[in-house]
Amino acid sequence: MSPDDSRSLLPVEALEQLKNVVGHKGFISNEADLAPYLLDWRGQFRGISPLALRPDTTQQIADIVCICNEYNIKIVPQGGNTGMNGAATPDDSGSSIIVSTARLNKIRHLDPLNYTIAVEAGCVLQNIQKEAAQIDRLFPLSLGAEGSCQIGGNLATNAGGVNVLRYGNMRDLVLGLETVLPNGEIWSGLKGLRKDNTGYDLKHLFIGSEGTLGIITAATLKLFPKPKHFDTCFAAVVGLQEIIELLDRARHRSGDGVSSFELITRPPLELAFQHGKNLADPLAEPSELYALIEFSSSAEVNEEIMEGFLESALTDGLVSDAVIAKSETQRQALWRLREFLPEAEKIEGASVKHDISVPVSSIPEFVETAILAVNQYLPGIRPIYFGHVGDGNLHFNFAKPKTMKDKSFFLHKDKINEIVLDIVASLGGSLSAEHGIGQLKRDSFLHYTPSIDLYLMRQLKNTLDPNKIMNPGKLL
Ligand code: FAD
Ligand code: 2HG
Ligand code: ZN
Repeated sequence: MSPDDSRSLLPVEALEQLKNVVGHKGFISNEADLAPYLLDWRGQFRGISPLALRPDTTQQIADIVCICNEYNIKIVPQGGNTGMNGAATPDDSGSSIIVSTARLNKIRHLDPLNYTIAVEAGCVLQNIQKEAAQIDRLFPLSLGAEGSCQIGGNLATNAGGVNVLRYGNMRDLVLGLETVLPNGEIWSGLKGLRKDNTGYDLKHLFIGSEGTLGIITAATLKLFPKPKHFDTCFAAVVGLQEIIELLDRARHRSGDGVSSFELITRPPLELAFQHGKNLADPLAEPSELYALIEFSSSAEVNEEIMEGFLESALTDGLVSDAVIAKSETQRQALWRLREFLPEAEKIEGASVKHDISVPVSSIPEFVETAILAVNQYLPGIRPIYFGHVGDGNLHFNFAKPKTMKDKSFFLHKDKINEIVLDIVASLGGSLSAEHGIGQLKRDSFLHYTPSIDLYLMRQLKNTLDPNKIMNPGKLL
C-alpha cells in the first residue's frame, strides 16, 4: 500500500488490484503527476481521483472494468484531455478512477486498397493523418487540437473540425469499432466494410457517447485519396447574408470541391494578434467579417477556378478584399491564424461559450437576433464568434465586459445561455454542434431535449451500464 492509497475513499485492495493489472509503468497516483488529469483544457473543471491508469492493451482495460464493477468504482475515460465541456474530468466525490488511453496507441492495420486504417484509441489524431499521408491517403478529420487529442476522444465526442463540409463528422469516418463494455466484455466490431446491413449499427451507440457507455479501444477508419492541390483564400466579406451567398457560390464554382469554409470575425482576430506570436493580418484594411475558404482536389487543379470565384464575388459586392495563399507556407499561416482563436480567447480570460448549429440559411437571423438580445441584457459584453459556418456551426462566444470581474460576469452565465439557446431552439438548431455535453452543458441539454429522447437515452444507459460506473455526472 502506498501513502496515497491510505488517503483515498476507495478500497485499498481494489486500488492494488487495479495497479497490478497495468504494472508499475501503467499508473499514476502521486498528487503532482495526477494534477493534469484532474483539470480540463479550459481550466474550468477540477476533479478529485486517487488514481490514473494507463493501460496498453484492450485486455488490461477489460480487466480494469471488471474490478471496478466488483467494487463499484466509477471510471472516467480520458484521451488527450482537450475536450471543451469537462467531460473527461472526474467529479469531486473522489469515487472515480481515470482510465487514460495514452499508451494504447498502436496502428493495427493499414489497407490502402480498402482505403482503411485500424488504430488503437490512444493514437494522436495528427499521427493518424501522417500515417495515412505516407501511403498517399488522407484521414480528413482536422481540428486545432489535433497534435494532442486522441482518436478515442474524437470518437467519444463525435468530433467535427474544419473538413466536415466535404468529409463529414467523425461518425461518418468510421467503419468499425472495438469497445470494452461496462461489464468488462470486449465487443469486437472492427469491420472494414462500407456496406453491412446486419441489424442495428452498434458502433453508432458508442460514437458521441462521451465515455458513458463503454471504453472505445480501437477503430477502423475511412481513408480518402490525398489531395494534391489546395486553393486557400482569406476574404473580407461585407455581411452575414453575403457570407451565405458566398458559400453557395463557392460550392458551385469549385465543382463541390470546398473542403473548408470558416467564418472569422474581427474581435477574435484582434485577440489572436494581441496574444499570439508571428501572426500577421492577411489584409491591409480591417473588416468585421472574414471567410477562410479552401478548395482541394486529388487531381491537378486549375488555379483559375478560385481566382474566378473571388473576382466574381468582388464584382458583385459580396467581398471587399481577398488574398489567395501562393505557397504552402502562406496557406499554413492562414490556418495558424484560424486555429489560434480558441487559445487567444482562453488567454484573454473569462468567456461564456456556445457551440451551436442552425440551418446554414438561418445563420444571419441567428447572429443578428442573438447579439442584439445579449447586448441589451448586458451592455459592454464582447461577442467573439467564429467557426464552421459552412456546417451551420458557430462558436458563439462572449468575453466579459472589459471592466467586469470574472465572478460578477459568471453570475450572468445562465441568463446569457438562456437568451442564446432559446433563439437556437426557435430556429430548430442544436446547443452542441461538435463539442458534446459533458458537465458544462448538462443542464441545458436536459432542459432543451424532448423527454422521449431522454427516455430512450436513459433506457440505453441502464441496459448497457446498469451499475452506472461509466463517467458519472456527464451527459445524462
Ligand atoms: P478527451 O477530452 O480526453 O475526452 C473527451 C470525452 O471523450 C470525455 O467524455 C471522455 O470521457 C471521452 N473519451 C475519451 N477517450 C475515450 C475512449 N477511448 N472511450 C470512451 N470515451 C472516451 N472539437 C471539435 O469537434 N472540433 C474542433 O474544431 C475542435 N477544435 C478544438 C481546438 C482546440 C484548440 C481545442 C483545445 C479543442 C478543440 N476541440 C474541437 C475539442 C476537442 O479537441 C475534441 O472534443 C476532441 O475530440 C477531444 O479528444 P480528446 O482525446 O482530447 O478527448
Ligand atoms: C474550434 O473550432 C474549436 O476552434 C474550439 O471547436 C471553439 O473555442 C471554441 O469555442
Ligand atoms: Zn469547432
